[in-house]
Amino acid sequence: REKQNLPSLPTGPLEENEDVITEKIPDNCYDPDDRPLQIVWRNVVIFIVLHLVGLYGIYCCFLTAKWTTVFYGVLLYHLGAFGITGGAHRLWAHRSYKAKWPLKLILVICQTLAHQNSAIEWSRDHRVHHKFQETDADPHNAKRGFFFSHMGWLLCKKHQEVKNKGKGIDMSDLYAEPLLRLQHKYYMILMPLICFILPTVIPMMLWDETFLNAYSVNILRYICSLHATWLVNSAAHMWGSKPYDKYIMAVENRFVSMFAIGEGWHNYHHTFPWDYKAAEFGRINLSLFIINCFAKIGWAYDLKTVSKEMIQKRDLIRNRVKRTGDGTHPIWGWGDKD
Ligand code: ST9
Ligand code: ZN
Ligand code: ZN
Repeated sequence: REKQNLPSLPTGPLEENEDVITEKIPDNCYDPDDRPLQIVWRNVVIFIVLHLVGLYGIYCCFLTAKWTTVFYGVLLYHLGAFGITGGAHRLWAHRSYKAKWPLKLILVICQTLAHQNSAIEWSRDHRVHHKFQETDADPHNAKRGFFFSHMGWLLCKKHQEVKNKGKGIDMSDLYAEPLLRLQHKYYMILMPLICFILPTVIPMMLWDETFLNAYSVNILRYICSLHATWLVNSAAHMWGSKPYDKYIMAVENRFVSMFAIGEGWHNYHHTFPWDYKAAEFGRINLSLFIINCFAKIGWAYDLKTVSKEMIQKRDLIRNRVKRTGDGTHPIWGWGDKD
């Protein structure tokens, strides 16, 4: 950073209303000859099996399962989704609002139901993604193509830059939360129980569903929620508009927002990551509706957002700097001449 004459990055936990500033590292983005891809065959096999069971789950939904099981699958999909959007993403990775302990408990259970790794691991990867977006240090760097950013990154070893740069990410605020430490420590017990065993056993016990129907519909629910989430990393970094910042890959994608319960407004989100709405407008944003409901009973509070004036002011500064500046602006001038 010194050689490039760049200002040093802020350290320490995220302050209120502090942006996650993107560090531009030299954009030698992914040279395939540099390091051979280390495929993790265990994950490849697991995901192939899960997808096959999920396909069978589609058959069950239409032909053999009870309608209660299908309805239950849809309900679990949304609960898990909110665990990711309202919990791992907006509460823990971005600290965009605060939550009282009953809401935190609900969120940690829902986040485990979604099984996308512990909230701590999820947030670490996500903070690294924001800070080093579209560089080798981004775990699901969209410049490496649709498949890699969608699910390929979970099928191979991470790029060394992810680990090197990721070390600098402050995670102390999350380790300070006993509930998250507990979930992280016992994840390999809690996750199978909450994401796979209970969702299968409950329909068998309560409405006499068969094991095969209950199991495969639940796997289908899980696979669908994974793809909805992964679409934010792939499609919402590729196809859509960039009203807030045309210099990044993240885009506004309404289709993704529908499945990812409001997380497809990704150009806005990367520009203003601390906003609990993760969008400028309230449309197609079920997560926002649910957080607002919890805010009404006081379980969600200190909701951080961005005023219209601030959006206009930031745009004005950024556009002017990009158009006429000499590249030395402490935030928007970084790395432009690379
Ligand atoms: C899944 C996650 O699907 C999906 C996340 C999506 C994020 C979406 C973001 C969009 C936002 C909006 C949300 C929308 C939601 C919508 C919902 C709708 C339903 N920093 O990882 P390891 C170091 S998970 C710093 O094993 P490998 C660290 O020292 C699916 N350091 O790397 C670490 O040790 P430790 C289920 C880092 O060996 C060590 O490296 N889960 C960082 O390269 C080893 O870490 C799976 O399938 C970092 N970021 O293996 C599991 N990362 O942890 C898949 C690593 O002890 N994962 N280090 O500190 C794996 O098997 C492995 O991670 C691997 C890489 C094979 C992919
Ligand atoms: Zn992103
Ligand atoms: Zn984010």
